[in-house]
Amino acid sequence: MPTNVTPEYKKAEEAYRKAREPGERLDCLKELLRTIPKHKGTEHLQADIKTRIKQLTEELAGPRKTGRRSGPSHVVRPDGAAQIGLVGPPNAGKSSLHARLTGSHSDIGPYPYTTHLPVPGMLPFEDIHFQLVDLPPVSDEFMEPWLVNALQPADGVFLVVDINDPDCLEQVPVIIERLAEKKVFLAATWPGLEATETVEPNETDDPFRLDLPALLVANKSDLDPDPEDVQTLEELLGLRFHTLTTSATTGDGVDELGAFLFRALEIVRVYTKTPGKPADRDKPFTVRRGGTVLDVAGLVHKDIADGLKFARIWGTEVFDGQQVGPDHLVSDGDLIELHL
Ligand SMILES: Nc1nc2c(ncn2[C@@H]2O[C@H](COP(=O)(O)OP(=O)(O)OP(=O)(O)O)[C@@H](O)[C@H]2O)c(=O)[nH]1
Ligand SMILES: [Mg+2]
Repeated sequence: MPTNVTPEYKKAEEAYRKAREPGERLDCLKELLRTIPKHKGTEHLQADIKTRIKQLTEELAGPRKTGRRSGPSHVVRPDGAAQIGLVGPPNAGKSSLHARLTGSHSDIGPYPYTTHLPVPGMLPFEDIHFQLVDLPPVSDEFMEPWLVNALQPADGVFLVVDINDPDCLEQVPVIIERLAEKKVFLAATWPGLEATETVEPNETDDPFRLDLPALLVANKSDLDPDPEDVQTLEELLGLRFHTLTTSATTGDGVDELGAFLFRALEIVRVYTKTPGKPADRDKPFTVRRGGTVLDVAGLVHKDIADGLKFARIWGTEVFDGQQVGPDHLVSDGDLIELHL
């Protein structure tokens, strides 16, 4: 762990944690490498940064005709209100759920290891979308080496299991462990559902530690599982993951997934209008709770964020047309008019 890090390095680390776009993340990684104090105590971290730069550069370069790596990219650019990775043991029904929820044509097979590449899709919820990324399975036998990279931009995970398969009791801890080995930690708590301790990152933290809230999706409910099995599963796992029961075949329970994400991730929808023009009530911008007028302006356009002076706002927590500054916290359903 880096000791005596410089303010410059700290700034680079903060920027890396916030960066979402793969290209932006690559720039941040290079800045981390440039600013990290070069001494014995940081050797491991330096090596880790270099590996990540190399991997991401290759991913972004995409397919190559010659050279070591070829084939499609494994990086899915985040889109919609949040990105959720579908993780789970083979044959649990991840792709079936993905196809049902997003209308994708993700490959479905009655045998394990059907999915080999990440497949993006959009799950509609009210007037927004969540991006679901179907992924290959994780088991004690195999995990695609790029899988943890694919999870880097994610906001959370659906941990999909076949609730009728007693093996899932062993499979889930294996998955948790395999991901943890690669610094991806599945958390049982979601910001909108329970008080999550927000630990301020400090200089002893690993910048590559990724904590992702996970929802246990107990799939194949149509195969008539004993309701007690679901409970036993949770208890034996020793982790109280929030659980939803679904059937990708009949559609049972699948409608709850969007609503769950909306609440659990504290999504805030904000509608915008241009001064003197009618409001655009069709397509909201989304931020998370704690987001500001300035954050929304940044989503509209960087130049608008740069030139923002104030906003007029209509919503539940404000007077109609109230003038607020860029730091004003927005609430779900707010309409804002941005003034430059
Ligand atoms: N009865 C029932 N069968 C399901 C359900 N969901 C998926 N299946 C079946 O389970 C098998 C595996 O489904 P997939 O969606 O390919 O599973 P997967 O988790 O994506 O599998 P991998 O890509 O190998 O990890 C297929 O035969 C599906 O038709 C469900 O809710 N109920
Ligand atoms: Mg699959």
